[in-house]
Amino acid sequence: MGSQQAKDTSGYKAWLALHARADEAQRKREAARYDWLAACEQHDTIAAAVSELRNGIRSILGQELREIDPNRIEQGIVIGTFDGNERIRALCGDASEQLGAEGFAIRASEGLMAIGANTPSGVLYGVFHLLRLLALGELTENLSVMERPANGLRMINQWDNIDGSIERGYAGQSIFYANDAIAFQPERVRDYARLLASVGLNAIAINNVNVHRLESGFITEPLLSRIAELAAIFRVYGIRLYLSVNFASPIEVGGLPTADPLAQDVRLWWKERADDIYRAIPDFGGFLVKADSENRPGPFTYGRNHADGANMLAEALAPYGGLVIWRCFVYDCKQDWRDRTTDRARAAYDHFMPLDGTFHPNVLLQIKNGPMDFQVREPVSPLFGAMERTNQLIEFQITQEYTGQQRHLCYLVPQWKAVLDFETFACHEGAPVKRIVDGTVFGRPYGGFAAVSNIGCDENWTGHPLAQANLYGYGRLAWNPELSAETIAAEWAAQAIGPDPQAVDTICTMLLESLDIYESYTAPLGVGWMVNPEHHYGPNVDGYEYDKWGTYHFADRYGIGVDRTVASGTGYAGQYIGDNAKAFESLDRCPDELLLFFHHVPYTHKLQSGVTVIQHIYNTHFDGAERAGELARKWQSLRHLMPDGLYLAAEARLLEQAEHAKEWRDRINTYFYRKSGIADAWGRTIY
Ligand code: GCV
Repeated sequence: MGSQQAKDTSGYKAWLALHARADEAQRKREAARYDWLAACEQHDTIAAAVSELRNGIRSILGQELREIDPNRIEQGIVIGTFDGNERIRALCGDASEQLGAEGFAIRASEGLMAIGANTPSGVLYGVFHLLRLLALGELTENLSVMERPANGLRMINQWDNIDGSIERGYAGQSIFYANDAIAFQPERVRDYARLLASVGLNAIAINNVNVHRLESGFITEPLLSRIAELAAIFRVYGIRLYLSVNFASPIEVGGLPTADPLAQDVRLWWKERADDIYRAIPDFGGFLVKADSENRPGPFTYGRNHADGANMLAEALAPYGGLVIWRCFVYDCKQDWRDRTTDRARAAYDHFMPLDGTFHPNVLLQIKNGPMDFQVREPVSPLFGAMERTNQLIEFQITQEYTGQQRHLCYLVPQWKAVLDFETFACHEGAPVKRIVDGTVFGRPYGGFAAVSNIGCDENWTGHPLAQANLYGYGRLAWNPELSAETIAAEWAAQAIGPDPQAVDTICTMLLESLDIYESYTAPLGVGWMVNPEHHYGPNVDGYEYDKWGTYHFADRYGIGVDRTVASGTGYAGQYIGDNAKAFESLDRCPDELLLFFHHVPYTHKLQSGVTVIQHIYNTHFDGAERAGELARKWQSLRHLMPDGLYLAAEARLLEQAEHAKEWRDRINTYFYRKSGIADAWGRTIY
């Protein structure tokens, strides 16, 4: 890590940069209000909240807060839990009933501001909220705010390996591991915890879901004690630690001959592990499991199903209140794709839907947002809304595996918003995905968000500085899915880059255009997958490793797209409820952007937009590559407003993106020109 100076100019502080107030008159006015600080109780999380407040007020207003007894404070800020101090309860108007465990109230009048909550974590969230308002210049004199998170679980998944690598990581090595050891700088981990808590995240799975031999040992000593040290850092910021576990651990670590979930010695082994883990980490969150997927072990080996596997682990964790998060990313990767009756898109629903209602109450199924694998465009997974008696967690991918690998700008919040707002028609109208996963539609006790992190040890955390906006946006949406993509972009830009209106406007425009631009020059109309094998970067129409036979686009000289209709295709469209099933089934009603996901059509098929499929491919690829070039030019117009480190890191990536977008354009257009024989690579009709 570099010097303090480097940290300040490289983007290290991210959205907690807390830029000094430029307007001197406003600064003085605000500083006069924040002179005194009173904290109501002794607690590590409250102490962290105090430290954030002090640091924030110092940084933005140049003011040093002086400490005072909560019972004597007349002017300034008083923070604490309702149980910790009567004064807080009175000042906040006894909001405790409405706030739940993690909500907060902020009330300010006559020079005294109170931040109150039922728990220390709530207080911390309130403090970060206040700092956000202050940084955005939105703090009013008579403030009255009450917030509570929409989702119970708001989780980050690290795909970090003990050798220091990060699967699908694009921002350097792990901040947790190196050289087959748990190795971390406490300050860096603490700063990560601060960033996560500041946007309301409350859970972290600290290792890759692909759990290799050495990481299997995280649940036993000596590694467990080191994991406990990480848990202690996150605990201060209200973040519970989870571990990804290998289903075959009883064999790999325990030396048992089997990992059969119904075998008594296996069940006992997991219970003993749970006892050990909770001795070391009393607030341990639970296990995250990838089983029977992409060659990971699982219950299928023993003729058992996913519920048998998940419930066995759930039984071990239940006495401690722990959770099992079981992933639904299960498909047959050895399938021969020439067999067009099997369809990977169907797999999660086919595996899990029949098990609805059979999982223990402390099991959550973690479902990727789409049926495939984080492509730039996919329909929403039909599992959302289908399972009425099962806790569900939606999984997003913040790390940009298929969306430009943090070399291309791709602000994913609009994509996530579209998924969350998708109406499932479960039970009745008014059941969008966001209401399924927060548990309200089916009255589930647990639910929420999980997402694969995009950070590494790069100085600015995310490689591409603007990719920070995705991590920020994910946390903000997990807390409140009603926030708009525009609001989130503006919040991030003003806090991370600085409040200059020209910079904020330009960066917001860039962020908000970026997903559409990326989609335009890469995979058209819901096709997906046209990437190089293994690393998944760059155009390669038939390149994807599980796509030897063109499964994901089925392009031949007559047409393109996958027929997933019930009438003549794989039947996937029938996994949706009500009008969704009808709309996807119908060639006329299927939205253009998903046409080739659901239908196989001639290149001359006319889209609802009025242009033919082939013309659309050409047009969007030219347009997208052109607009990618404009992104770089927009950034260059901000040169004078940016410190070198931050500016240059993004500029290099944006220039590279512009070049690579041209390569995408030419490869895709040439491929379809050759395949269809209808138009040349410039889109001019030649037949
Ligand atoms: C962690 C995709 C990725 C894998 C990832 C997997 C998953 O297949 O390419 O790297 O494995 O998804 O989500 O489990």
